[in-house]
Amino acid sequence: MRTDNYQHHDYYLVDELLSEEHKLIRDTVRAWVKREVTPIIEDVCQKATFHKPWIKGLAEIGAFGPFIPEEYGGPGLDYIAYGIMMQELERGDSGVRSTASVQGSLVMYPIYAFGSEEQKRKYLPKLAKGELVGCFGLTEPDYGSNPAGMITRIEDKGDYYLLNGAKMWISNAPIADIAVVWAKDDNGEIRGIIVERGMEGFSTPETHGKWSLRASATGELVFDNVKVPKENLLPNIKGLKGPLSCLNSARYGIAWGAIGAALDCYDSALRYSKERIQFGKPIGAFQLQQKKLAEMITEITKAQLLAWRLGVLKNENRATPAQISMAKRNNVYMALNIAREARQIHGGMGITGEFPIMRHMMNLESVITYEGTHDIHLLITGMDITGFNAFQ
Ligand code: TGC
Ligand code: FAD
Repeated sequence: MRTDNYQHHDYYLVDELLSEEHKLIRDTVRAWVKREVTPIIEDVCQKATFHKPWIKGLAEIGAFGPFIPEEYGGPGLDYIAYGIMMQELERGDSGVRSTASVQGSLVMYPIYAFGSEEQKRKYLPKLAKGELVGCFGLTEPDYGSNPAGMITRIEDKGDYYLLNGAKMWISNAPIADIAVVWAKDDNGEIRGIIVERGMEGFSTPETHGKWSLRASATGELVFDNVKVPKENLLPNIKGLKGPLSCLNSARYGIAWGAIGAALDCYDSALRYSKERIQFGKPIGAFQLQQKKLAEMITEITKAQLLAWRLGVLKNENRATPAQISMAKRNNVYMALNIAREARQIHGGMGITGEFPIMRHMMNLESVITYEGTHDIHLLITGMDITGFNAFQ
């Protein structure tokens, strides 16, 4: 069991930009992570098993759909509160944050934004309480960065839709009770549909052998002539902008979450640099180690300000998808670089589970790929500033 000695780092007094409620939320989530995640996370990752009790705990701290209004069972918080929660969860582990961000941004958000009143009442309160777990199926074996090409289909059979196809790399799939699935209809238009576990022909085989996000359950969604009731179609959205809108919310959360992973690596490296003696001095007294640490806190501070400003814009409904892409890309890359530098500061110890570094580093290798790869987000920025589409 690892002890969590994490201390607060706020070099630019960014806390002064937060409300008392934001700070209270941060302290609550941090305390939960210190109590429920850190002591067992290394073991959970070594075994690569999903720790089910976290579902109830995440629900209790309000981490499932924090922005969902109270009338549908959510806490109705703002987007900065959501970001802070994701930051604190990812300080614990990216896989724990993934579980929460999929449930909130990729399952609750589309049902809230595009669902019928009946769908909202049926699913949202149970998802908020963790009584149901959801997953989001967009990526297919042959269509990752280019989801517009998807081949999963729903056919209108009069009384029901017939769903055929497969999704791959789906977080929460093996433990999910419901899946929000994106598929093309008879007109070739992308639609969202809610598939429930137990429907005949629907299976969720687990993806094994990951070296990354080992605390998160990943799997496939396989649809073999699944009859889905008509009332499960999300009525209020058509086209790729449906799933991409959900990604805006999740990518925003990741922009904050990555800061948590970076802070945990920095915190550990700073402490180690003061304790580890070589050549008769703490290694933190050597200029080369100071350069690494000084650059880490500089990059973290820049990322904190980017995330906070994006949160303000998101609260005002002014954050553009391209601004979200910039923050997701920058902050994840920042965190991955910090993990790599922190690993070096820890020397050989950095590869062991006694420190959180290697685990964060391996997790971040997924985070830099999912929700749009590092390259895709650069191309989104490129297109936004030049007006030229360099995707195809
Ligand atoms: P394009 O022609 O540009 O756009 C199609 C329609 O969508 C609109 N749009 C957006 N709407 C809302 N938010 C966004 N971010 C949007 N981006 C585009 C666009 O205006 C258009 O609308 P309309 O009305 O004209 O139809 O689409 P494209 O096919 O050229 O693709 C653009 C591209 C490459 C940027 C997009 O496909 C993309 O982002 N690809 C990356 C795929 C991706 O991020 N997949 C993520 C899967 S989910 C996941 O990874 C979960 S991990 C969760 C975890 O564990 O935490
Ligand atoms: P590809 O699209 O094949 O890309 C391979 C490489 O080519 C990348 O470097 C990419 O940047 C580059 N590339 C692609 N197109 C271009 C281009 N036009 N120009 C330049 N370079 C390009 N998906 C879901 O739907 N739901 C989930 O819950 C989910 N969870 C995930 C969990 C994990 C652990 C992982 C690893 C992935 C998850 N994904 C999920 C899938 C994820 O979103 C995709 O892996 C990601 O979008 C990239 O797709 P791909 O893996 O098919 O890579």
